[in-house]
Amino acid sequence: MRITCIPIVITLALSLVHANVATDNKLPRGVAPSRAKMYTPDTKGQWACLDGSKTIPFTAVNDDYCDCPDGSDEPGTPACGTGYFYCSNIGHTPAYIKTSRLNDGVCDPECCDGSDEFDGRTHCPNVCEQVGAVSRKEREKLERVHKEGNRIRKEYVVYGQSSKKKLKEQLDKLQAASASVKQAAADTKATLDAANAKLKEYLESTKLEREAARERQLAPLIEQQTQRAEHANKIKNLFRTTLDDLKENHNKNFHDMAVKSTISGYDEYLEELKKQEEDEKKNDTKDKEEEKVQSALERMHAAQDATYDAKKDIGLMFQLIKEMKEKYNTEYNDEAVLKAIKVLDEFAPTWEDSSNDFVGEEFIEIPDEDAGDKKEEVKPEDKGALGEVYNRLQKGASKIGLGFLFKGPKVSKSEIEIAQEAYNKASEEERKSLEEIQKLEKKVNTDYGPDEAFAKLVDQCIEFKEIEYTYTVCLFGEAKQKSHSDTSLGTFSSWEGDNYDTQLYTGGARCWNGPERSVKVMMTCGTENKIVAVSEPSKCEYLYKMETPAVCHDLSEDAKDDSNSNLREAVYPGKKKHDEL
Ligand code: MAN
Repeated sequence: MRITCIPIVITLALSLVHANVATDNKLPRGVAPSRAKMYTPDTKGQWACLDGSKTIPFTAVNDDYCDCPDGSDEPGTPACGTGYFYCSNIGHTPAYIKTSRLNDGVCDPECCDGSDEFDGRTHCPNVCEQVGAVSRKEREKLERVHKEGNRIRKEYVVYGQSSKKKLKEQLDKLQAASASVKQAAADTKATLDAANAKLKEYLESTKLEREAARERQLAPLIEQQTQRAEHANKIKNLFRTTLDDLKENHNKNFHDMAVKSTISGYDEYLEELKKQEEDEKKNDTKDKEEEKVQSALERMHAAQDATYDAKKDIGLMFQLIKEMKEKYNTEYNDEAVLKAIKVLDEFAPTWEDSSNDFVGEEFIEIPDEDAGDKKEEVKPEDKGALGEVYNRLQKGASKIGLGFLFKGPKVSKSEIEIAQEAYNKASEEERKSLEEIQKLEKKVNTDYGPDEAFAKLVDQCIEFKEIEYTYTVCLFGEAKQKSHSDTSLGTFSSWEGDNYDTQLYTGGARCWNGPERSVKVMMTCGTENKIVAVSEPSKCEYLYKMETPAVCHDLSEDAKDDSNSNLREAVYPGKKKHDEL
């Protein structure tokens, strides 16, 4: 069902040929020549109302008295007022008006020949020649636009069809290749899995040797770190004894606030300690149940933790006594207080000069398993399941004399790394190929009209500026409303109906308290792709009126016939054109 410019041609033909029929005197006033047969009396001079309800003498037609319920007996008088009056409008286009508008003192513009006012009371000049000339000019212009638009449309069709062909070919090619791309990804994955399995096996089979090597490597360091922890603990205990002594032996009669505050701080610390010890006790029971054997690394970390905890406690107690020293009442000469300050003063230089290494270097750095072999360090981009372990191991292996398992004279990259790289590459290709196939499928399956004319519009972006907003649409893409920011009005979802002249864009930004925004793009024939009007008929539902050559169709067979016919009339209101006669 195409919309064509039929009316243009019809009206042109009518205006040229009307003179032939308008001179028929037997035709009652207001009846179109095409309906002449309906207004013929029978042999007895009788005539039946057009609805068949009554038979009256033919002389009663147009006698200014309404006989027929459908008003068909008075096509040329206002007596019934319900029928239609035909103005022949010679020089322009014939038209119908309601009979109620006859002789009402108004020159109806539809009847440019003035025939609607015939009782002599109102004179309506015949302006059909002038009106017809303007209208013909307009029609000619439209015809030119249509012709040019149609020429462009034909180019669109050629483009659309060849583009569809190309897309299909591309898609076929990709689909044919996709099996081998998929296979390559599966093969490289299998190789990678095998390499990882080999590594896992190696890790398991060399576990004991590696652990022994790590044990040998870390044993002296654990020893040193443990000594540091012990040293720190000794200092911690000294502070605890000092604060215990202060708490016990300070002179309670002095009520020295500085002393009291230090003691209550110390009490809080003891409380916290108690809680921690209880928690640890619970955890210890669990550990014992599991009978865990700690690795060298775990023991090293434990010694470091012990050093850290002791140092933290020293810091806290140091601070408590320091604050007391700053504020205590010297006049009291409380021996317990003075004793605590003495301990602080003795320790302070060691702590304050370098609080981080008062127990020598506080934490001994834990070396890599491969300390001493930095030459073969590799940094794979993708670590894979065991990549991280592998790297550490690879470094460590050389240290403990197992390096040959990982590197040969001719191989510069690890087997896993190579397998991983190959897999990454193949799976990326697989992903890209799938993506490309989906993209092409989407294009191939988009409805660009029965002859592909609309393919040319894909991604063409057009805009329409009005006072508040600029409206845009990228055809088959997204429509937007722009002001200081962009609001999505929806993306292309479908054609409306089967005329291929109205597109729907849906799923735009949700309207406050309303629906998601959407757009209807209605297309009419024009030589350019442009939006000619935008409105918002209902809140957040927009209407774009657009011109495009894509809807400038060839004139249909009917329209061609129309243009050659000498017999076309204006269509009687309420009737389809083929219902006539
Ligand atoms: C914005 C615009 C309008 C719309 C209102 C609804 O102002 O998108 O077009 O009507 O929101 O709240």
